[in-house]
Amino acid sequence: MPTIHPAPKPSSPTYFTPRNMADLLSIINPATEALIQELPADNPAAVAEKYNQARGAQPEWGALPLADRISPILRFRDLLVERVDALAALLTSETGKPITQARNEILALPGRIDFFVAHSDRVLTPEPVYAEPAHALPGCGALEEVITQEPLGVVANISAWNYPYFVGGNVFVPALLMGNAVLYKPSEFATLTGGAIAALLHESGIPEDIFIPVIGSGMTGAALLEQPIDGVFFTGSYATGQKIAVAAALKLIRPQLELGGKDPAYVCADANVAVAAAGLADGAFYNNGQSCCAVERIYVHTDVYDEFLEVFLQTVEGFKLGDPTDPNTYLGPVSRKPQLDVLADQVADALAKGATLRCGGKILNRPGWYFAPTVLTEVNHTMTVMQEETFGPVIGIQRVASDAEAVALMQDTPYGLTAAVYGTDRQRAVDILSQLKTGSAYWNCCDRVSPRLPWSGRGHSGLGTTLSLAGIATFLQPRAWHLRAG
Ligand code: TXE
Repeated sequence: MPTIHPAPKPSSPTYFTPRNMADLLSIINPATEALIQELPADNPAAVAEKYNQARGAQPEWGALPLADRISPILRFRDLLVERVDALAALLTSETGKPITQARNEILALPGRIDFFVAHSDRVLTPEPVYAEPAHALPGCGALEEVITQEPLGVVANISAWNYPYFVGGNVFVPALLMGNAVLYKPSEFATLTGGAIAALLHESGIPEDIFIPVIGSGMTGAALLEQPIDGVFFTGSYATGQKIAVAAALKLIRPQLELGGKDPAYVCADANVAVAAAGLADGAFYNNGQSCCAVERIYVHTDVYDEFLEVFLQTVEGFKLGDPTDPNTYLGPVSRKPQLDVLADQVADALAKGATLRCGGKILNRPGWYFAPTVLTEVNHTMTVMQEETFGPVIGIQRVASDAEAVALMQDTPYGLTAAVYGTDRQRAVDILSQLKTGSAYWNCCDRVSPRLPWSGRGHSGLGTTLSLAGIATFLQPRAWHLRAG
């Protein structure tokens, strides 16, 4: 029987204890390039052992009254707020996320938790869908048809580094509430935060064999997929998402893939240019552009193009770049060093094909993985910056002559996470957005996520749904009851 542990557990040394043999993960501070810590990764034998623990514990966890699963989750919510300073400092140290944005992320998770908790009972409640009175004939007693919901069992949560509290919490919170055991593999670029999340959940009373951190890089993730898990919930790149989908298909288990995007925004001729420029600059550069729903391409109607560009550039030049531990810093380093080359290559490709560099365009000559915030104009769709995921502080802005031209360009992508339209005419915006295949549609806003709305992608942006009622129900499987009185 999994026990509910109220005992405090402020640190997490056991998560990082070598099991048999282990590779070492080097945790580097992206702002200073200093080594923070070296940690042993879980090898396949350790992963199998963790899987067996979770498998053994899950049935009793799943059988607990919902209230007994809710109460530790609510303690976790409260501890996030109480410990935000230390948690944010840790996240900033290993990802380079500016401290104010790290705090924002952590302090927004409680609102999502409240949504999941408020709706758990509704999703789990058995649903009588049909009743038929008894007939006089033998074997024809009264009939009831009822649907109940069961947890999937043991699920893998393979998570990303860009928003470990959001993209992790969108999975592990509802998964636990619905009665699943979770094998949680934080990204190798947010491992310490993954350990802190596990420690906090355990301190809150989630049993240690119900939420188990699995530590390591992609190889450890692949070893996790070798286990007979019941579902895999992944956030990351399209390339890795394909591998996860193949592994899930061979097991016939549910894959959920929250992948990237090449999210477009269009500024119509009737837009409030100041609102559009400020909103889109933030949408493109918040968290250094390392958001799944970051604005990655901007199209502007020629009537407002010059005015928009002027305000946009002023906004970008006003962003404070520097030490991510400074509360006033808006742009820190990128979280992964290889991304610097991706960004430099996209800029070089665009310039070689005729783009104009309005600001930035280079790796900064200073310690840390800093790329200058970059705005390119005179761009077109032969350039990688308008076609491939950038995932960094680089944006292309393209002038268009009509709504129809904007729609055609916005559609020109294999991704489909979000799209935004700025303009005063709601119907026009809805008409434009309706023509695009995206999971989310924004009018006069962008880079926004709500726990009440489904988060899903089309095409290369992924499979399945997090958030909303659908994002809770995804951790359940229905059972059909045909009940006839004898
Ligand atoms: O992603 P990966 P990375 C995009 C973004 C970014 C790029 C690379 O463009 O620059 O992906 O980032 C685990 N089996 N996004 O390297 O490789 C891995 O350990 C099982 C967009 O971080 O997809 C990590 O935990 N697991 C995205 C997770 O998968 C494997 C957020 C993601 O790693 C594995 C992050 C394997 N074979 C990156 N290989 C978003 N949607 O916001 C790796 N992993």
